Amino acid sequence: MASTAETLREKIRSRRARTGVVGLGYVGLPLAVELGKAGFHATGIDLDARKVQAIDEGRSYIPDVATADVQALRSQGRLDATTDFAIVRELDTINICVPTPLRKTKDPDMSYIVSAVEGIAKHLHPGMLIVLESTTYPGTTDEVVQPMLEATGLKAGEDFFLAFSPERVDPGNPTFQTHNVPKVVGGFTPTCSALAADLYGSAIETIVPVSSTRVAEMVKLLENTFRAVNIGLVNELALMCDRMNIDVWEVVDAAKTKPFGFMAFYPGPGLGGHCIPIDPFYLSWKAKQTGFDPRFIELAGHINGGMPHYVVEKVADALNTRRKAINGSKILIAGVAYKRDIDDMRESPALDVMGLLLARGADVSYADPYVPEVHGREWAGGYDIRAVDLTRGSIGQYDCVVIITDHKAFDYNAIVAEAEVVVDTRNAIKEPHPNVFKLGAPRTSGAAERVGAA
Ligand code: SAJ
Repeated sequence: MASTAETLREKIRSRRARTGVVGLGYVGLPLAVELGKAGFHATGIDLDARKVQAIDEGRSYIPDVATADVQALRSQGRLDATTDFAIVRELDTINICVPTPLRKTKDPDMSYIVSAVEGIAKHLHPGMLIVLESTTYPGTTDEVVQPMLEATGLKAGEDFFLAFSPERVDPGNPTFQTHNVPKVVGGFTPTCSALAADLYGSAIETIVPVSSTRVAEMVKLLENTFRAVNIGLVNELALMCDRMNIDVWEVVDAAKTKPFGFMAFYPGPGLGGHCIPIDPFYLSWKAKQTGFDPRFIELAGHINGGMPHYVVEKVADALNTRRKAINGSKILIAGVAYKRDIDDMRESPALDVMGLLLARGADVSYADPYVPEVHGREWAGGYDIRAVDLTRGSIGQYDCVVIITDHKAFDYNAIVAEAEVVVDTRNAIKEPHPNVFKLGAPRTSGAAERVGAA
């Protein structure tokens, strides 16, 4: 009689395996759609009934997932969704793609993973493959997920199979999507690795097996800590360049010409998103438990976290050249999403800048074609604020425009032509203008001061 593993392997290869994805966000929905496209019947499990309803109606709510794809899979009976974990009884594989935020104390918030695993454990049956994708500290799969699932009496690596495979979704990336980004896979046992590689290999072009779940967990943390630390480095360089009358943007662009051994990162108003500002602290939290002091991560967090304050000082300086104070000035924030051309606002530094300006007495407005409203609970102002249009003829009413997110849709010529002063934190305005004050770059000529003195 075929072993449990061989039976599951055959189900995966024949596409008869019923696949499930817990968490239908910007990671889970694209994965469910790729599994459906690969020929599996994919079932999403999400607590948010609106997401389930959207899938039922054949509608995508994730910009990187085409509604046409959802519709097609729905009509082929290859995609459905539910809020009820009881469906796990009918599933052969499950990928867990739930958030891993930080608590206010910068400690990992494992509640989403624990809740998902509890839901699965209730209906776990022999022959299942469970893969955790959520970014988390090394040891989570072995120390948290495995014991919770083995509490059912089933044994990992024998009765069910367990692996970790980090998500590598870059929202809005036009080139790299779920199917063509190499997928790292680390199993609890070699058989677990092989089964996870079979599942992903059916939908993703390149699979990268590693020797354990901990290696796979650490790979992801290296990837994102690498970004956070290098962004912190270039942000610190911007603060130096500001004092040394050097244009940091010109420096980075010239350094980028080095054909080897260098990778360009750019300064900005701070670190946004649900990954880069957060994931490194999962690693530092775990490292501290071994008595190790992860200084790079903490220092990068300090520098990146301080950038919104630096932006506000830049606004104060710019207004000062017009003999104005932040207090009482009308200030427009151009862009609140955490990076260009997307609608996600999580951890966006724009929210910090808005709160800091409001606290200093500014009349704060924002424009963002992707974000129609910021709710009171999302920023220090505590009240709902709706986006205003940033159109030619409407910009002169503001004392200062602060470019926080360089959406391609903004009319930068109109901003330069009409704004009293502009603080550009993204090098969105390439040419020097007397009314444009760039993060990490010297003021143009001295014209700005003279205008103020007139
Ligand atoms: N940022 C800078 N300077 C830079 C690059 C980024 O200030 O040179 C800022 C961005 O404005 C943003 C934040 O850092 O606020 C994060 O940007 P990001 O480009 O790292 O994008 P994320 O967080 O949406 O997605 C990243 C992925 N991005 C890239 O690889 C380009 C990838 O690292 C992960 O797949 C993903 O996090 C994740 O889910 O972990």
